[in-house]
Amino acid sequence: QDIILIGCPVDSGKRSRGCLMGPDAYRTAGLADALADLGHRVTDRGNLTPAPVTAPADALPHLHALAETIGWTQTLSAAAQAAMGQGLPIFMGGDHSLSLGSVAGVAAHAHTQGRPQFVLWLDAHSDYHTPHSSTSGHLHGTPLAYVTGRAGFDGFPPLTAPIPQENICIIGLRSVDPAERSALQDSAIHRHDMREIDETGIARPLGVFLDKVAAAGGALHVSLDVDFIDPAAAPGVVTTVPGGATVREAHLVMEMLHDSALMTSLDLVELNPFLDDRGRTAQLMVDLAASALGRRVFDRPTRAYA
Ligand code: DIR
Ligand code: MN
Ligand code: MN
Ligand code: MN
Repeated sequence: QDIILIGCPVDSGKRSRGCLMGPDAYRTAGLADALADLGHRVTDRGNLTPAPVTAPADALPHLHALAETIGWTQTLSAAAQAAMGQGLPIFMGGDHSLSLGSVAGVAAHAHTQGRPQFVLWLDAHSDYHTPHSSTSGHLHGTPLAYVTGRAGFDGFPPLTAPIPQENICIIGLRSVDPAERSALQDSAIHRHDMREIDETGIARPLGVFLDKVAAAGGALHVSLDVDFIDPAAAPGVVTTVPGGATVREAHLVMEMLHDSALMTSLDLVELNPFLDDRGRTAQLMVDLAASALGRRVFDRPTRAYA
């Protein structure tokens, strides 16, 4: 498979700094070699820079770094659309606000192919705020609202292909703000909190979703937030939330993604190398990406799970 590494040093989605070092941490941890060792052709396109943008004059004052995030969204949406015709892009973040652009871009490409776009969101948080409902003003908490076409994203590029709510599945939830909670409960987004994972295991909700993607012949974007994983195993992130996925649960998700052969694009987001412990979070993210792209102990047949 052709794999395109795209460095996205996005650091505008929240006030704490450090995610801009993420792409170089993934390079240092050997992402390209890990994927090449699995037989893939890997190209590293280097790092992108945000388009120069000025924020709308009537912008909501509580939003942090709005203009910069709009600029990244323009750049990333165009880069994602272009890359989808050439291989499987991996967006090396960067904070989660990069997904406003990466997901909008891959969905626009799928739309031109007449193919439905699906999204698997692996995160402690639902990232379903609009700029109006966000209390922090941190735009890394908004990408799922943007890509599903919720109102309030003034100044952002208009969406060419909003993603239907029912094509989105969030797994790992344990920190959902009140405004997001009521909007999610009123939506058709598939949402699986850690309690459900405790009760049913992680393979069941994922398998049901993968079967839906396969039945629809869809493209599948996977967005992996470091804080999906328990902070004991993945400390290199600012928004640690106890009670996350174990290392084995995270690898099982990635291995099932590989066996399904459905994943068409991948975000690695929220790694903050400034907060990491001897590179172990960067290394874990590289190992998870490798599992998603074919690293395994023994072969397994491709299968349906539901
Ligand atoms: C939090 C976002 N709900 C907020 N937190 C996130 O600030 O709106 N952390 N996305 O990763
Ligand atoms: Mn997130
Ligand atoms: Mn998160
Ligand atoms: Mn579901």
